[in-house]
Amino acid sequence: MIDEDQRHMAHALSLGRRGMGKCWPNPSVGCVIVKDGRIVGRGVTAPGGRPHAEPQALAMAGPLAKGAMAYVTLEPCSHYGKTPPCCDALIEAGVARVVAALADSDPRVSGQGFERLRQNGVEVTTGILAQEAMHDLAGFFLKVEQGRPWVTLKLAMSLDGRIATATGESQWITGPAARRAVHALRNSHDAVMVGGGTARADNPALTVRDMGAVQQPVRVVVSRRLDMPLMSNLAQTAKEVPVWLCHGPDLRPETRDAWTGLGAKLFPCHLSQGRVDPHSVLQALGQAGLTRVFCEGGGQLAASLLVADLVDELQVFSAGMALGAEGQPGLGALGVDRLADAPRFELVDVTVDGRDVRHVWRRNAA
Ligand code: AOF
Ligand code: ZN
Repeated sequence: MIDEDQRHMAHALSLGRRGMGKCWPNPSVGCVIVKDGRIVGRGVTAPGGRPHAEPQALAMAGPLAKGAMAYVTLEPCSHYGKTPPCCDALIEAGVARVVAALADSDPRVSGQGFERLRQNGVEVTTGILAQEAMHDLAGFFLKVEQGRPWVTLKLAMSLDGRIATATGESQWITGPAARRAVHALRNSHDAVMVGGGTARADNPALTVRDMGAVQQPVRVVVSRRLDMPLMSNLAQTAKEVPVWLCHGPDLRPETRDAWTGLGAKLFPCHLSQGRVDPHSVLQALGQAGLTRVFCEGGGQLAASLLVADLVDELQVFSAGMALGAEGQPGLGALGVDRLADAPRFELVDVTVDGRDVRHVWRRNAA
């Protein structure tokens, strides 16, 4: 049976999810203030990461926050950053009890938020819906603890795992409902990432479309020599929506200057086995503040992420269409000789998107 604490925490988590893809480098936290069983305040971390969730919820609650309970998806912060500590705001407002899903692993906070609240007479309960919160905030935790963002890999394929015909025709394998779902996924990530081959072949915009006015994700291209046309959609719109390019050490200075002149931001990365090293790419992106990256291919980049064990979630859209062995495979070679060596995932969701099926697989489904 779901108790009161879980019900309010589920509400706070749903608020937090609204900010996903918009708050980086900060986590998208949700906060609900409850007084005598009534919701008197709600907040979610603002776009760009500040203000935090709690002061917004407290502002909505006003004097009703006195003696109330605050449900937060993450430990309230205790540090003076660009804003004063949320703990102090909760204490000053007279909140009687704070219920948090998880402790913050940011070393500036990490347990000290709870301690400060307790020392000031606030009752603290932790661990409510911790698993759900762990998934929603996983990108932030990965960035703090491992220096890299969460990676969701999308594959949109024929039922036999092909992403294009032998002649390169790929539009469209999946239908409009699946493509809308992809735009919603782009919207819940900080960045959309593709390899140089896909950027050349598809000339993609990689923007979120038909979802109203949204904050656009950063567009990341991984390409050793950045040999994409300077007249491409990405190049020509780099001043409007950020384009970040992860390249190898052997970039020609003219190429670097041309892309920089167009407004792109360049990230020099290491190579491994002749390709841009995916660990190096993700460390650079984590360093730059990203917490959630949505990779849309191509097959080479997807394979190198899988081989490096850097895919946290797969979103696989399968269309009712067969393209045969002559079609282009969705994944490049993985070097798997034995089944025991194959990357494995756990199924967490199956949905029908119009005429297509979507399977969601996770690396470590809790
Ligand atoms: C909260 N509520 O809504 C969020 C928190 O750089 P600053 O000062 O904005 O602090 C960022 C840190 O605050 C971030 O690393 C994480 O530990 C925490 N995020 N904390 O109390 C919030 N977004
Ligand atoms: Zn805070």
